[in-house]
Amino acid sequence: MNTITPGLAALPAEKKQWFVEDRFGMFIHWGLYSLPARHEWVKNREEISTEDYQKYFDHFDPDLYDPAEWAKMARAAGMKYVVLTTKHHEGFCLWDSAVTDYKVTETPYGKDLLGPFVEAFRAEGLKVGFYYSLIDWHHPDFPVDPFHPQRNDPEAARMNEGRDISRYASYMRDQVRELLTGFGKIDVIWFDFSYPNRLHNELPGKGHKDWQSEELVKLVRDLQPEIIINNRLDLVDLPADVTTPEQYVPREWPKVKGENVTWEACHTLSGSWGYHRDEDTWKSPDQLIRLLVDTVSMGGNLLMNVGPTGRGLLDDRAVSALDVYGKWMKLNGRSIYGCTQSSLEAPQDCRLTQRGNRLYVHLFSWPFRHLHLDGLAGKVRYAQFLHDASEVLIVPADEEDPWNPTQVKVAPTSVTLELPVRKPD
Ligand code: FUL
Repeated sequence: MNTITPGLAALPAEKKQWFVEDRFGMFIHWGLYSLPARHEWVKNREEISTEDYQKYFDHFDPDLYDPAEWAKMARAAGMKYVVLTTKHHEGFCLWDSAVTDYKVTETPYGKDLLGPFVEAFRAEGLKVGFYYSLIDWHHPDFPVDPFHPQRNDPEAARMNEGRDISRYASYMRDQVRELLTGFGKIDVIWFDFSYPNRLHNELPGKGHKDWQSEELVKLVRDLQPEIIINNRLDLVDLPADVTTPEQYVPREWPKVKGENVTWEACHTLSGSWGYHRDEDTWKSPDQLIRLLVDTVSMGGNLLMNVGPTGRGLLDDRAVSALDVYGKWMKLNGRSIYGCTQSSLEAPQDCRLTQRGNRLYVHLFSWPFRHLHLDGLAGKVRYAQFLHDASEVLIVPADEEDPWNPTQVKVAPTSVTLELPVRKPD
């Protein structure tokens, strides 16, 4: 188990305030894998050798890349921050790193992608985060371990000879230093991921145990003291700033050692993070909205992913999904930004989000005429729909059904709202 270097601690809550207020961010997975367009793990899944993967490097030329356009779309969707894969597991770098040639400036595109990206998103008022993969299937010192594309290569053992993970760890630090000194203030660093301890002993590359993650965190804290660091480093005892459940909706507020923690769920619009041309499990508009509401109703953030194409555009299906969010957030964003879990119990098929004494009730199904809110008797001053500010009538506590006078509609502890029979859009 790692011991914590004194002075390394999670950011205090007030430094993370912007993050829990903003609630909704855009994740972007972009790299060479956008060319095969078969998932960002394609090199691994199809066990493609470095030589065979080279063709994607040789053809990487996103001529239509316009980060200002992406930033506008993110903002219009109601997203307040962005996290971009500066380097994913394939090892390819989107900036002009001084410590490798496996970078965008050496491809036919020939220019840095990251500087213009940061500038464009900042210009739209979004906070900016960098994803950085701890796994690197290209680096010559990264072990050919059981998760490596070359794991079944008869030469794997020989390939491992002389590999030195500590050289790789120092390469990572060099790169992280570049990322955190060359692009101004960065708001989030999203590491992904070191393997659980129990696997280390099984790795043929040995030495893999040591990601030197603690030094990495120390470096990050020194360079950008206010940056938010996620929890995907192998530091069991080091408190992360944010916990990152992936591709599921937690049943309740995630905890570490029994305490509620700051959390951010990340999700894909379809079944892949990188652009996947033939993948077809795109979430419906309803699912997209519910995911966001569900997340905030449990006190979390949603980081929703898009995977741009090899030419640098967002796929039409992604654009439609962003549009769904944009339309909804324009009218209902007040129930998301700055909101969190309510201590009140939600009625059936509803979710509650709350900001101060403003309670937002999200109805996932439409009850007939009445919505009963338990525990709110005498506490609701006024109710309205968010989308059009139209009043929602509160049924007087003493109202009875004239045909069945024994049945008082309003329970003594609850508030009953009179809904239109037809559900507004
Ligand atoms: C995972 C990665 O392996 C996926 O490719 C993706 O980046 C996701 C956000 O994290 O662990």
